[in-house]
Amino acid sequence: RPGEKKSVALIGAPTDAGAADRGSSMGPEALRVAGLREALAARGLQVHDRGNLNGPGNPWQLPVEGYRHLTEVIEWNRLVHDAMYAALREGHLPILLGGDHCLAIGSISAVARHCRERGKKLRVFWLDAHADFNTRELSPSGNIHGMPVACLCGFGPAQLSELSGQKPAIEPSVIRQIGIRSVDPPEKRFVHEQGLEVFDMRYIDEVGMRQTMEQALLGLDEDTHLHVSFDVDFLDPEIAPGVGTTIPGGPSYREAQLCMEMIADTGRLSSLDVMELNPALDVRNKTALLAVDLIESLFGKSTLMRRAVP
Ligand code: B3U
Ligand code: MN
Ligand code: MN
Repeated sequence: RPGEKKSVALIGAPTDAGAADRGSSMGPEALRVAGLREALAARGLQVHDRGNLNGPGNPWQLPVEGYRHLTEVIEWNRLVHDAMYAALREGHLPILLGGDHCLAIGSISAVARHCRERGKKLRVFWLDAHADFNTRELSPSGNIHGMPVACLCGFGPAQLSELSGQKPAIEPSVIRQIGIRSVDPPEKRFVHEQGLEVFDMRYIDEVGMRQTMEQALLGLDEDTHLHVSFDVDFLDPEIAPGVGTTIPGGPSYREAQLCMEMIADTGRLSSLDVMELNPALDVRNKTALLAVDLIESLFGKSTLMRRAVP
């Protein structure tokens, strides 16, 4: 609707039930404290903070039959799916504030359901140090935050893989993974077998972030719903220490900015996850502040007016 402000809905999901470490449950509040609402409002967006979902606590138990905290993870993902789906139906651009990355199962299942109903194409950008493509059989840890991409592609327990109302929720071909630099050996084989399109750090080193993003964005059109699943451990730990699993050698501040800006330029961003921020491991909330800074760019903030670059 012309003249009307675009509206975003913030949905907090304070759990770390899928993670290896405690603390990402505090992510939503740290992002609010870092000024997420104000930053989005300054971009001209109408911000509806829906507060936090209220799910089960973290029982801190060992994996059972290959999954850690499966019951809790299923419950949280149901809540996330329902909240994201409702926000999409109401015409908002939903932003999921994690929470660990297992919640992307619920989030992207909602997006997939929405796209199916509206006849929209879907593209998922997975910004992460990890491929998150483990299964019960492949996972070294049983932590479900290492499995969301596999679950979404149909390789996981039914209650997670069928959340979108269809299995698989998404085809591997809709996914573009960027920044990857830690993949378990059996997981690596499975990534190749399923043909995931991965722009790993070596690729970014060789061709640069600009060409990486051009490749990853190929084929987007007016009918494409672009979902970004931003695992904060995508960033180099020197600039973003506040995550559970820091992996050295990630994108620099400048590379991350360019990545976000090139997504913004498409005008197709329609939903977002901000995941794995762990305030217990952060330094004076700097990782949350950096995430907010990058989200501003993702929503179109630029230093000066854009000028064409050949
Ligand atoms: N691949 C490992 C570690 C991991 C994946 N995602 C995160 N850590 N954050 C695993 O446990 O699956
Ligand atoms: Mn992840
Ligand atoms: Mn990760």
